[in-house]
Amino acid sequence: MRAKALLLIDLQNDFCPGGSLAVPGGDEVIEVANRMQQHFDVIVATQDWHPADHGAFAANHEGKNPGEFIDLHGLEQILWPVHGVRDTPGADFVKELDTSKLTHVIRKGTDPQVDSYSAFYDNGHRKSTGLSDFLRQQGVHDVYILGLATDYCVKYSALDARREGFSTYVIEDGCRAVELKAGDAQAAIEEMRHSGVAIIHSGQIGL
Ligand code: VGL
Ligand code: ZN
Repeated sequence: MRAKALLLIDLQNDFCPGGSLAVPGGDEVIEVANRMQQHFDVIVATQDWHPADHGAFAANHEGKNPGEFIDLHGLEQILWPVHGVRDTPGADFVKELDTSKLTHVIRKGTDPQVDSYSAFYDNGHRKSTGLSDFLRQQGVHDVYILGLATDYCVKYSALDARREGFSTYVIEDGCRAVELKAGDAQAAIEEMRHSGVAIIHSGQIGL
């Protein structure tokens, strides 16, 4: 069978209003995530799961502030506020998210030396999370993605899903962007579209 998977990206307290890396309107996508689940065979959720000493945190580099760039073991790294620290409330799934039907949870960003926006690979594309193999084992050909944030973890997950050969769909109204710069969300959408990712609306699912 040609199974369909739903990827729920980083629906965690720290990325919602009140969190340490709050994405504007981030909480508004939870309702979409819950509503979409009934249409899928396989549902995978990711969690940003950083150790407190992660190299992507500005606080771990003396004199550096969030938004500045550094070289982190050979990769350009934008520095973030401390967020998604493993085993803290900020890293928990938002409590309104229905987690009862999750097939699988992927925890990423666990290596302090490299960031990991994508659900599939670290930012250096060196280490796999095992998600591609898992999806193939489940007979998945079509991957639908929503969550936080459009311009980081959603984008890199969608680009990798496409690169791994999955038919890839991003449910745009189920995503919100960090938008460090105005226009980042739209640029991310265009980049995904150019790479062969279909940008769709939740209303098109299950018709
Ligand atoms: C994310 C920045 C840092 C995301 C995670 O979930 O999009 N963005 N870590
Ligand atoms: Zn992170």
